[in-house]
Amino acid sequence: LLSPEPTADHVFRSKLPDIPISNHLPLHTYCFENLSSISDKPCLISGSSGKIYSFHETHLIAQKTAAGLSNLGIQKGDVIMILLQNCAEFVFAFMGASMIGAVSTTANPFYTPKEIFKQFKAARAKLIVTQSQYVDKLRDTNNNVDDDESFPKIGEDFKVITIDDPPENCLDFSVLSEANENEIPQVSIQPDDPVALPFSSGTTGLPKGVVLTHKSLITSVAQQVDGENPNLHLKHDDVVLCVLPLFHIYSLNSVLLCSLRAGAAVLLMHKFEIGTLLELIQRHKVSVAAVVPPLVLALAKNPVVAQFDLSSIRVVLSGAAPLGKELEEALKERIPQAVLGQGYGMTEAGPVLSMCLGFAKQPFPTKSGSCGTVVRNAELKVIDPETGCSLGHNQPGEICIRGSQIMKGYLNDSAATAATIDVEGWLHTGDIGYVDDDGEIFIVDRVKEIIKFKGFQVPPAELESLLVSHPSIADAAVVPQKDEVAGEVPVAFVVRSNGFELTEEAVKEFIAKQVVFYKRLHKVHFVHAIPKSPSGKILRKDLRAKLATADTQ
Ligand code: 4UV
Repeated sequence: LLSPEPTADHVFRSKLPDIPISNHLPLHTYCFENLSSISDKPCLISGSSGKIYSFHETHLIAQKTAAGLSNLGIQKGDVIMILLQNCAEFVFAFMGASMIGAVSTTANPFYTPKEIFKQFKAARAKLIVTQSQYVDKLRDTNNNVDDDESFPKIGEDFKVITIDDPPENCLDFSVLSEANENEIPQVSIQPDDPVALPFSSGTTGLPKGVVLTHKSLITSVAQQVDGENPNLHLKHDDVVLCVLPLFHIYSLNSVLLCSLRAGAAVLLMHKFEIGTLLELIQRHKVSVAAVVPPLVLALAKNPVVAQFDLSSIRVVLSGAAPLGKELEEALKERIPQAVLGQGYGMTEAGPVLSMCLGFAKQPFPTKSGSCGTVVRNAELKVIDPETGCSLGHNQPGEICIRGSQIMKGYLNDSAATAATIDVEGWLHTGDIGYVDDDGEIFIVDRVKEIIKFKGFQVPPAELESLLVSHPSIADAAVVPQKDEVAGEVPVAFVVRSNGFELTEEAVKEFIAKQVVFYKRLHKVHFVHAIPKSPSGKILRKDLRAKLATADTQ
């Protein structure tokens, strides 16, 4: 019997032509490629101190940091952990590590000791750059980390560098930033060598290290800001707002790396506070604002916004979570001169899959609610989640992406890698969306487990494994519930062990002390059983549907 001819995939491409991309270079060489022409221009602006680092200074301090890391024994392929809020030292450490072929794993400083330790251990980090106030978390030996394991000893087993007064056994950042830049070791960096190691749970399970190479990050940055008609047109006189955390790939890539490459200044804010944010936008004449939907909400609705001059803003890029149409319209009224559009990213995808073409140098008309058009030099397809067949225009299915920008794979996890990137090189996102007749992408749902609280990842599997470690809990499932401010919040369904009393407050408290604030449970529903498929998979859709109808008993 003859099997039917395989039908060709329906592949979506950018409206912009492909361009040559210098992804044979090391990332830092690529980012600072135009240094000579912009050397004296502002590169990093510290929002809190007002200190400005020119491109020349930024490059020089990064080089010194590279030499300093090397002096401390960091070699090519070694991993350092950057545990910082946004600050200039973040940039120096990241670029410095790149210059010696080392890899940065970035983590949220608000993580609990347990969360930090898990990432530190999985990444096999040799050194942590942080702030003195977080060092106690790295000394935590009293069971806040795994029962049988705790952090090795600071100064003996790993080094800690602080950007402010170093506590006992820690080193001052000046050992890096004041090293001799002529002592950078000669290393040969290959395009496929890793440079960044953010953690993400992807479509299922626990957080995993996402191996991003020099080639993947250069490709992603080039897809955004390179070419005669860049998709995200950043200019030399732009001031780009960096309030989203650099430890997340969105800000690291689309704000920092894109601005370095394009020669735009980056305004660093170490935390979000609406008054300070507005004041800084006004003072530094911010022209490009990268935001997440909750920030759009604040800008659109907070009355204090009216007291500030936001006329300098020409581009607002929202990403990391769905942006409602009403919210988009409300912000347009507040900042009428700006082009407002979305980017769609996923850590594993390098991260940008699509970007609003209204941001291009020669912009295209775009529609409200769209996540943009697939980036250039990449292929996107939409597949039927059941059959795997590719779908045409306007038909929702799972979004898949292919190109040199996607991750090399998950760190030491070939099974998870194979489950995410298929043999033809397509990365499966777990997002459901469609491409309309004009090539614009609309995301309508998610088939993966992940919950997004204000754009932050909350992996249900992590909370479920904590819940079932409680002696009075027999089984548990965690799913997202819609929330006006955060987008989604995690709620739990819990089966008590026979004969045990357990209150909702006790469960919430048990989780709250083990996780960062945005992973806390907002509600606990006690049930008799967790609905599961014959193969034992939690039927998350059923639980989400239960929440939607408020029928939780
Ligand atoms: O892995 P992650 O936390 O990654 C991100 C990255 C977002 C970026 C990155 C660069 C940009 O320039 C930019 O605009 C956005 O969030 O989470 C990935 C998942 O977040 C959801 C979707 O479910 C992804 O698989 N997500 C990200 N962006 C959007 C979104 C969006 N615009 N609309 C809806 N969902």
